[in-house]
Amino acid sequence: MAFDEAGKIWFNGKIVDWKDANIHVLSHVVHYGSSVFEGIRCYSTPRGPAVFRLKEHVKRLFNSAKIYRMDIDYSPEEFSQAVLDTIKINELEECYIRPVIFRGYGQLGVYPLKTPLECVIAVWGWGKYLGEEALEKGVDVGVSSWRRMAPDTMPNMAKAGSNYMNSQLAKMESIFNGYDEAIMLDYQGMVSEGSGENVFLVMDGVLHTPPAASSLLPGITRNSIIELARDLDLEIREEQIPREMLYLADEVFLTGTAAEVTPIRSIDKISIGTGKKGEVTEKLQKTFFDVVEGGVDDKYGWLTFVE
Ligand code: PPE
Repeated sequence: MAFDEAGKIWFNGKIVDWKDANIHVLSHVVHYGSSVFEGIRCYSTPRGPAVFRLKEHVKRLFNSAKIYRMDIDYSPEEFSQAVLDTIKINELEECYIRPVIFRGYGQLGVYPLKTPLECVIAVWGWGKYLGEEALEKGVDVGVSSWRRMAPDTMPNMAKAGSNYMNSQLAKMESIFNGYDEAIMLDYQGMVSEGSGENVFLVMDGVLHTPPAASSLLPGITRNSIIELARDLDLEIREEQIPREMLYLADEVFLTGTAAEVTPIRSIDKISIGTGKKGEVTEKLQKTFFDVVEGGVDDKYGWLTFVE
């Protein structure tokens, strides 16, 4: 992942140069992690750049803000337009979009409502999240010793910056243990999600994924895969998943804006299925890329064209 420092950033309604998009070290967010954010992708399509599920991402951003009592100065429509404007001004065909809303500079102290809310939209090229080969060959993951937050500790449905301290612990542990990524369990010991992805498994032709109550971020890619699977007449079960079911599954894969649809070839050094990308994963991955890259008709209305 490389930033293009010649780029422009949307900062509180103004377009500023990359180097001028700065905040003070005493900003509330620096001390207490008071931010909510999104990760969105814009794909190059035959009809020009298109943002995947913009409306749903903006909705989730506003929902995350609501949970933390953040009153955004813009409407979802204005914010969506700002995303499109930022892509346009940066003249990007394809990019990752990172809106972030945070509590800024004013005063410190845990009570946050006396600090101004700052809104930022940055865009840059972000290639394959888990490496170039990941989408074809799959990744090796380990079940983390770190659990996802219990429901009465931190709200997992908010995409809050502070939740990613938990993700960082799991991710670092997985890398130090020689894996590509971590899968975390929830407070009950049931499968939850990856450090930055949702998880699916295929067993006897049925697609399984943990429910929202398993302490996870309800991913927009996860929702898209469920929709696509339904259209492919696959049976889908959103039910709690015990850890060992991961080992016994025929196929396991991760979904996320950054990770897209990434097969898993081993978990805790146990080979999954054939150890290669499975048939169902292949079919869902292909269908997903056909839709996002505009290779097929956008019958779901998931693409917003930049122009
Ligand atoms: N769970 C977590 C914890 C998560 O961070 C993501 C996205 C998902 C599930 C999948 O959600 P969705 O993108 O709506 O399908 N992770 C974002 C941030 C990754 C990062 O490293 O930063 C992303 O994929 O953009």
